[in-house]
Amino acid sequence: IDTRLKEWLREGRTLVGLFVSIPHPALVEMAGFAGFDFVILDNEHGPAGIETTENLIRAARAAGVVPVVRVSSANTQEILRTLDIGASAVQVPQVNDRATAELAVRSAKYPPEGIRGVANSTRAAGWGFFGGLEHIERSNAGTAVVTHVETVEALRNLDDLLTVPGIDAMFIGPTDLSTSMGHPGNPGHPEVQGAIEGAIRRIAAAGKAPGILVGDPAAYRAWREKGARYLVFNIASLIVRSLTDVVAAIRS
Ligand code: 3PY
Repeated sequence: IDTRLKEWLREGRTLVGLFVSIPHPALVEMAGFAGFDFVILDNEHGPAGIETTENLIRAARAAGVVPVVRVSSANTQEILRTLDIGASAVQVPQVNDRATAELAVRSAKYPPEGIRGVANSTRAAGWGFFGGLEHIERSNAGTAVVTHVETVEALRNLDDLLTVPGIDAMFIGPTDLSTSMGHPGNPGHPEVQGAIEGAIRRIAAAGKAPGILVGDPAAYRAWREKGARYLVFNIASLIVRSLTDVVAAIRS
């Protein structure tokens, strides 16, 4: 597996990623050739199944971009299958309390740190060519775990969540968070923005990489200045904006 994401996060680098919610390998390749550090293959909101996701991970490898997979929840079996096809990291939504955070981390690690089931016949283990103890040690050391902070409950439990070992980055989902805070459809609401700023500060102070969804380069720069280090665009938003701009320009 590609362990660069974990290394970059450990080094304190600021990284840019792209949610690829439209599961086509060409889009993953474009993200890599464009210079994104990582892609997040979206199996929470996107339609891909596990076989498609495996081929998207291959495309990421071919294009030199790190494959993260957003799973649908902190489900041990889903995390096992996602890592077995070769994901470099799992990103787990709706992690609102310590028990869920610990389950996410334990599901991503082989014993003794966790409960990930062991097989040498997987893609992650090189079908056996890179299996055994070497694969176990490399995976436990090199697989990153990213959890979402996107509810009022997660904000309330943030101090506790920040002490869970094994979480490398904490991603703030502004869409879900604004909804949970009673401002649906309005992540720009000052109360939501204030909550995000506070969370970024606390996550950074705890030595984890704060992450956030951004819509454009100005938002990227603004959140980076406030301490975000795992910044993520969404491919559908970028394509929609580009298409809208072209049609507006030729019709004006
Ligand atoms: C959110 O904005 O809530 C997200 O989870 C980003 O996809």
